[in-house]
Amino acid sequence: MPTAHTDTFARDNLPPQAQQPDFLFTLPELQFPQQLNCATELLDRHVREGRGQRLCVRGPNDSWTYQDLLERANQIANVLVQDMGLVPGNRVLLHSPNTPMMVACWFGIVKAGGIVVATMPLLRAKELKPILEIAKISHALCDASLAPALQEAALETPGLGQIRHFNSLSSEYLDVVMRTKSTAFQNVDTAAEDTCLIGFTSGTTGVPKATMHFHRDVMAICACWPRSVLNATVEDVFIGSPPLGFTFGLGGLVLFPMSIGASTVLLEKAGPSQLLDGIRDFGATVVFTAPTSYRSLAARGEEVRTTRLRKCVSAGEALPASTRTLWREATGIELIDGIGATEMLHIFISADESHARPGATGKVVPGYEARVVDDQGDPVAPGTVGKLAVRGPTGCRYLNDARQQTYVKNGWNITGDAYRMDEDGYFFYQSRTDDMIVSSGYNIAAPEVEEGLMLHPAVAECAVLGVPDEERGQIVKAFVVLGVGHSSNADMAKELQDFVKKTIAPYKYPRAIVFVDKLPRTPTGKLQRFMLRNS
Ligand code: 3UK
Repeated sequence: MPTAHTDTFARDNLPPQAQQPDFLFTLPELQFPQQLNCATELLDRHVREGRGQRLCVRGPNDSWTYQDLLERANQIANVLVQDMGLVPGNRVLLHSPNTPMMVACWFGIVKAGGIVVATMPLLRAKELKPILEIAKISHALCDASLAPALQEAALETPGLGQIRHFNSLSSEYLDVVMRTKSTAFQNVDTAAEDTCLIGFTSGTTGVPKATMHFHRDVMAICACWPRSVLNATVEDVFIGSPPLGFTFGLGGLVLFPMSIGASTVLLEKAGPSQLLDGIRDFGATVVFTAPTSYRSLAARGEEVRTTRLRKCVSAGEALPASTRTLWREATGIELIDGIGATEMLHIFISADESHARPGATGKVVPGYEARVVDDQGDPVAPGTVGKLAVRGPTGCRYLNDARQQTYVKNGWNITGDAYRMDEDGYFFYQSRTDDMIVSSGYNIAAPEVEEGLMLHPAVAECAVLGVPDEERGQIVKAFVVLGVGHSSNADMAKELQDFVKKTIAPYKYPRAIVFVDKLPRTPTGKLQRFMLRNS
């Protein structure tokens, strides 16, 4: 097989062929040439075809056209190659909050044939270190504001020899150095099957896993979910909260808008209220964020109604049916739910506004296949709960990791989610397979109890898990964050228990309730149930 990588680390650490999932290229849009650099398709192509003056990336202080971004990415590619000694196949850490400059760096790396390892700005030295080691990172581009954490991690990682900082105007910074470089760059003619990004799983448990994705994979996700479900146009303005170090954010805020020549807004901080300000100030029309963010923004539905917002995508965690209803009633907009995974790169089950069904994630995205299987990997009948299995143009390739064999079985990617499919092919999320609570022999899905609790007006957020119990094996325990003005006491606990017994099957009610100020979450906003297990 052809490769443009002179540093063959990524290829050398691919899982053996027999452990890889099946890859399907069933749609006409999924026929790719042998040589492909995704930066050429997503960026250079627009300028070549005369769209260089269209708006591309915006931030609070920047407004760049496709031409502007191309020139900056080319200058950065020149710095990487000429000053930092990058050769194709090297891994480059990209550590930054979401900013236009981060996007320019992403393309600079990919143009030069490098492999981007983008990380969440919240990560500290302790979390960066294993990433530097696992991916054998040799180069780093880092936002000046995050320099201390990286410096600390780099001290103990001798392989990381080249670090440049940006978003500061002192003379040695990338922002200044790049201006001495040509705005032209000949993209490395990578193979479609050369790795261009390594995504680390956001890790609700354990040692982080590195997932490898090819240039072809990046183009494949642009050809699937955005075309069949999102249906955005060149006039749309994208915005959202997920970090670009999380493939949900990379796809939604960079790859998808750029694949259609639309524009995107990057916010360094995108809590609910900053997100709403951004939507209003930039006239954003498409938003990507997590269920909890919609839940809290729903309180400001009247303001949302005065903006241009028309499409709202929810992913990262299960969307409670109550949040879907809340958002529709508050804003008049039906949410687009979709399940994706770092291993799969992006969303593979979803439904657009007109096909959404309460409680269902949606149907399989064209280009992918999905089914619910038993412990042997055999499909179960509609209506039966089992393990979600998927395959399509993208799939799991862990970098030198024994857990490959847990995620991929018989060519199918096993996401670790318990799902049920109905007769119409709609998939209903139940829980993570390891979050299924078994109490007195009954299977209880934690998210179902959470939904029951969240319908109570006093509950702002909650997390449910099974804790060991002598008599019942496990009991259902709820950690509840109350809304302002509600007090946490025994009466409230009793009221919530009675309430749940009335909304779902009574045996599922939380026998233990603990009130907390906030819930532990990963930088991507996912609930860390295991952190609660020890409290
Ligand atoms: C859970 C969902 C129910 C599910 C992701 C969109 O979340 C993403 O990737 P991660 O690797 O986590 C994957 C796991 O998260 N999940 C995600 N979305 C949903 N569960 N409904 C949903 N809509 O357990 C899955 O296995 O962090 C999401 C795009 C790209 C992504 N990487």
